[in-house]
Amino acid sequence: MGTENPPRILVLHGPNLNMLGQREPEIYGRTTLADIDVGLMTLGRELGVAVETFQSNHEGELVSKIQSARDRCAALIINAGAYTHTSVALVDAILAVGLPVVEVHLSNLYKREPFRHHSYIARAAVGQICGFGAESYFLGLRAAVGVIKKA
Ligand code: CA2
Repeated sequence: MGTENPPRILVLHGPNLNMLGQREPEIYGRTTLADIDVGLMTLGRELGVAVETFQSNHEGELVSKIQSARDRCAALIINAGAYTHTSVALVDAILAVGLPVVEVHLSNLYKREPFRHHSYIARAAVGQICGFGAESYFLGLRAAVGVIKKA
């Protein structure tokens, strides 16, 4: 992929992820969200894509951002936080835009409480990466670029 008009990938971070690195490091690690965003943009340049990131604690803002990606982006990467387990609105928005989605999580959902074992996002995603801490996002970006290249 060239550098002139690189495909754009939108990375969405859901509620409370703005607190990364500041609380519960035993679960979520010490890396901050700003560190992750910078790392994603750097890796994106290496892989020939433009990375845009967005965090919100509000479901409706996440829905609007997904809708805004329809004609601008080639793929989405989503860590919907707790909305993963509750939000029909987010999965509807993802299905409506029809873009390939890679679902990522810092923690291994399946080693945690049963209510985290179900993801509404999963049925609309190409695949899910969880349990690798901040690395889940970087693996997710590589996966999304692979999906774009294949399409
Ligand atoms: O493991 C993940 O990435 C999660 O999406 C994180 C969500 C959780 O509700 C999901 O079940 C799994 C929680 C994000 C909260 O992030 C915090 C970060 C630092 C301190 C407190 C919360």
